[in-house]
Amino acid sequence: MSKPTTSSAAAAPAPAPTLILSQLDGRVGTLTIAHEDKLNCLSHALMDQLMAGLDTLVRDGANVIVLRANKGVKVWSAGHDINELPEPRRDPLSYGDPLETLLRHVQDCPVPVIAMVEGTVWGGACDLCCSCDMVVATDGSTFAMTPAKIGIPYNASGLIHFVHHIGLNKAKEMFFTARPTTVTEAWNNGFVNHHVPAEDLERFTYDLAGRIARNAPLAVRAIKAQFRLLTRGALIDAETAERIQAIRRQVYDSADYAEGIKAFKEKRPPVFTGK
Ligand code: YXS
Repeated sequence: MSKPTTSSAAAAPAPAPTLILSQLDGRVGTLTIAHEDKLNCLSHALMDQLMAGLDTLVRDGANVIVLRANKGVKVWSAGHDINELPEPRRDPLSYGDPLETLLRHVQDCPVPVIAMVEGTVWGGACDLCCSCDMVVATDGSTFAMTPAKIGIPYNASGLIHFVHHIGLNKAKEMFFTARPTTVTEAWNNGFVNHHVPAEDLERFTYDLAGRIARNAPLAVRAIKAQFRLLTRGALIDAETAERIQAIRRQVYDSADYAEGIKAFKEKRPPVFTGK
């Protein structure tokens, strides 16, 4: 008797893990970053789910969206997933890269997005907070911009975000030192709208969100759209834009950029040579 044939159909691919939880209460939406075992790193999959989550909540009638992590996290987000940074010699933050696409998606989201922060925030996740319309953080939160620690030249639109939010000198200090900024400094810098005790974070944030959700949605959307257009960064001519790209290319073509990523993966301090 012939042996039963096994189906040659390839096994269906496992469904992608859910990294972003979504909830809509009335007109207030919530997106929760839920990938703690990877310190809520901004992986491509997580960023795709975040963008889709924004679109779905807006489609379903949200007038405001709260972006948060699970209650009690030590690390709100460890920033871009370093394992997904492109291999050296390729711009890690070009216009079409997932992180830059996400940041524009948040800024272009028709309704206000409030970052509700507790714990530590790193690298691209700081820029994600910057791209939100408001930030409410607990008293113990910190924000660190670490590209210089890894050997990344950052990028023009990102640097402009920080200059707009905290001023030129404090933006320079944040980037040059890569030091975590305390929430009190961040509040004084204008980086966060409010800092509150951890036990008050949810109540305070959702009171703020509720107040926005009850206002005229078309007016709020039109005002957000105008803010977006009016703060698109400094006007620069074509030659300046090309010069910025040339400056950045020298960095991500460098041995230091490769060394920064390699050192992180090997869990050792980087040895930068300036080459
Ligand atoms: O050893 P395992 O496999 O468990 O993995 C470790 C870390 O390698 C991993 N991990 C990350 N993996 C990918 N991308 C990351 N950003 C990342 N951060 C951490 O998570 C596991 C636990 O990490 P560990 O042992 O260091 O935990 P910890 O509690 O001692 O320290 C938590 C942090 C967040 C202080 C520490 O992990 C850290 O400093 N992470 C790097 C934060 C950072 O510099 N992020 C910026 C990424 S680059 C980026 O966002 C932009 C491109 S830019 O640089 O331009 O801003």
